[in-house]
Amino acid sequence: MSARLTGDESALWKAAARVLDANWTGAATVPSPGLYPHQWSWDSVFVTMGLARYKRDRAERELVSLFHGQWSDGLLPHIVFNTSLARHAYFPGPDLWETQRQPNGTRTSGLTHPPLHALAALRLHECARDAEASRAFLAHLYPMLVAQHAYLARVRDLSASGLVAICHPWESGLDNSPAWDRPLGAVELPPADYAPRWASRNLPTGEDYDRYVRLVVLLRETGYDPAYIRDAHPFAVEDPLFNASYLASTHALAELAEIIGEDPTPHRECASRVHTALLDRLWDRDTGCFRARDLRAGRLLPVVTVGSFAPLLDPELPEPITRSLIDLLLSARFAGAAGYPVPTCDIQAPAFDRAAYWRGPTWINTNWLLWYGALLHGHDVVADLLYGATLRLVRQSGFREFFDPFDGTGRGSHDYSWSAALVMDLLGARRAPRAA
Ligand code: 2M8
Repeated sequence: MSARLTGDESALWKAAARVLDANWTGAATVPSPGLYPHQWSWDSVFVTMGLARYKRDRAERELVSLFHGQWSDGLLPHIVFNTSLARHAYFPGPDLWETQRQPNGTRTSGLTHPPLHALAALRLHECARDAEASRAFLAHLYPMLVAQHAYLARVRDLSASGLVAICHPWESGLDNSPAWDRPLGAVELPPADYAPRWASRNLPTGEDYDRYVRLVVLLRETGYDPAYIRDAHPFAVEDPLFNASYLASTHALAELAEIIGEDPTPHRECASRVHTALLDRLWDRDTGCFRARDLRAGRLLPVVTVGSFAPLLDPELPEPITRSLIDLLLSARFAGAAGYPVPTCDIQAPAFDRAAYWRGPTWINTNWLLWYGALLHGHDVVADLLYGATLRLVRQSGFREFFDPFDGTGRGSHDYSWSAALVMDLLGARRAPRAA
């Protein structure tokens, strides 16, 4: 791979590879050994994108390790815990979730994450040198991916529209995005105090954190019961990013089915339903973008975030809507006024914060998703802009967790896995789209 890169790109590739090697535990890649020492679901998706071009065997093991934590009802947990670590290595650790009833003794969280896994599996296959061995791996993974999607359709389609709902901000991956302020603020807190006193980093504000934990306790106390989630759980949101991920992966599942000789029809039918519901329920003509729908309050949420552009992952998005998204993306509310785009929240929103976690900073994974979506719709100039902006960030500040959108200052953890992995994917895709 590196032979095809320029000197500077080759150095970047090697530096990224060092990060992934250092964060490999022998079974999976942790996002950051100090801050996030377990396996996270969508982190592993992004890591797979990079490993596909670097160490294919590890990419396969990454996914196998993650799916080892899959519940018998198909839920793919957002964290698979490494139980050999100290209990206080991370909060909320295994004890909060009480998920030890799950088969095979794996300890996991009881939430899920944006379902980009089938898309990652397809990309892994597209990078394969040995198509036969790759097909065999896909045949092994396919039933687990189908079960993951079936869980979402069965338990999370709360509006019976085809869209699926998240029942915790952590399920969005954009944890404390201002988009969730309203529904989270509506969660009633008992007098008890949940947040840990020994947190090793700056967590979101105390009350928000108490509400995060409260939502977990409610789910846990009802045994993660689908009827409770449908009828009573206070946080239920149809998120454009989660649903666009679901839709992209449903298309990928149809392709995977064809590759391994299974029937793609159910996946095509599902994709068509999700596509229609995305437009019917989350497209907002007035703001010219997609917005999350709060199912408990019965309305669209006001804050426009980077997730509002995620339906670019829908290959069938109508051209006028794509155009509108691109216009807003390039405007002074997002990329147009940020030297280091793309900020994760509308710069003009009162809640925008250039330094706070998912409330404004630029992240490599959301840039990557928009880059992928722009390419899908033939917006090569926009894709190039995102490609250049992303590499500029890591060249200047390293593989940090997130970045100041105005001056590129790196924030959060150092040597963060998905920042490294997705840069490898970008470099590989640019130089050798089908190589491994
Ligand atoms: C962050 O989420 C965890 C909870 O799952 C946390 O705040 O402790 C988010 O950035 C999430 O998107 C990411 O997957 C996780 C691990 O990198 O960290």
